[in-house]
Amino acid sequence: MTLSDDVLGRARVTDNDELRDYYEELAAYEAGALWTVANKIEPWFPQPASVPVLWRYADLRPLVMRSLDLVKADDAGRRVVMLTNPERRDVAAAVGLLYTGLQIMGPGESMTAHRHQAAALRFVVEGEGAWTIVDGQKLKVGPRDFAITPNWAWHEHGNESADTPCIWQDGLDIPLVNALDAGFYEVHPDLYQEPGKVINSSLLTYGAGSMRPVGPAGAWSKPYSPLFAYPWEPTYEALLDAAKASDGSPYDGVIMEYGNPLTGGSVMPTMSAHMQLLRPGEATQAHRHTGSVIYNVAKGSGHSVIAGRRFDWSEGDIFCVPSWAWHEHANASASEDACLFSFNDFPVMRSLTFWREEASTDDGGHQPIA
Ligand code: GTQ
Repeated sequence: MTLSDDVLGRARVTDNDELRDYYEELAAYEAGALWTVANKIEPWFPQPASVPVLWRYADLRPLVMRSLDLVKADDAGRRVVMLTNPERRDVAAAVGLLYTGLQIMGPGESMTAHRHQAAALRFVVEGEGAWTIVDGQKLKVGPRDFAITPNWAWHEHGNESADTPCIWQDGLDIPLVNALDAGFYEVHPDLYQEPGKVINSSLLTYGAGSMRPVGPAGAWSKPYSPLFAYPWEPTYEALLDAAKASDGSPYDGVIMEYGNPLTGGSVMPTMSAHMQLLRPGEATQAHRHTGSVIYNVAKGSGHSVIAGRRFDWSEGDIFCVPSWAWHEHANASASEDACLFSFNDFPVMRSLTFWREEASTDDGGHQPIA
């Protein structure tokens, strides 16, 4: 629906030669007349420059593999094929203010440590043997595992497999950090971290569902989750269990948020992540909300209708939903379930009070979701 700007309360000045001269004079002093841009800079509703895009893993995988021979990890810093939205290349965004890319690490490879203002997360697509050291803690991650690298945490990655590369999807809030002119970056003074002896120590300490540690480990005061790695098996099991007990969401099927086990909040202050299960044959209702989302098809195949366009997806494909775009998902199979991993900027939207959500109604209209 387009709302008319030719109404009292909107800018509706008709230009003439005198006004055009006036605008030129203002421009000479780095100034301008608000009414020439008012309706554009204060739209009735969000007007994202980002469009829905589907990146097929079958198209990208061979190109990601080729980068192994083309650049050394140490020269590239991170060997990543980034995914960019056509109108957001200038800020390296895949959608809105979110960045994503496919990072590949060859067998036996390891990279130097750094830290930056941007927060990062990983969703492993293929390969055994990947590891990352986050603030001195070594995490080992396998296919469909999710891990976080909170902002300003030292991190370095590697792959200890003898023969297979590892590919994971990176998600970062780089465009957000840059939009706010808040970017900082440091190379580790020793180039590499000295990891603690215990692998996946945060999983051992905080990974047992609702059991919370008492004592120093329970006194975690950082603004992000103390749990850095979320393995696939318990995640999938949690979805299957929830599906036995409830119908889930009409818009997302059975969906769960990766949580900070101490607060129940999002894993990091700027980005959150979900895993959702679409049961065999399930098709969701359409909704829209503020905030951008990037999906990775973790399991199965199906399609999503995003802003009126249909995108068919299968395992490993990545796609995005721009802010305020209508979207609905469907599992193509009558016998297999489908799982979508996704990450988003909802924590930013919520903390700034920008969150809004609407459902479509049977008569083609829409209504707010509380
Ligand atoms: O792993 O630190 O895809 O800093 C882009 C920027 C990954 C990382 C990316 C980064 C990283």
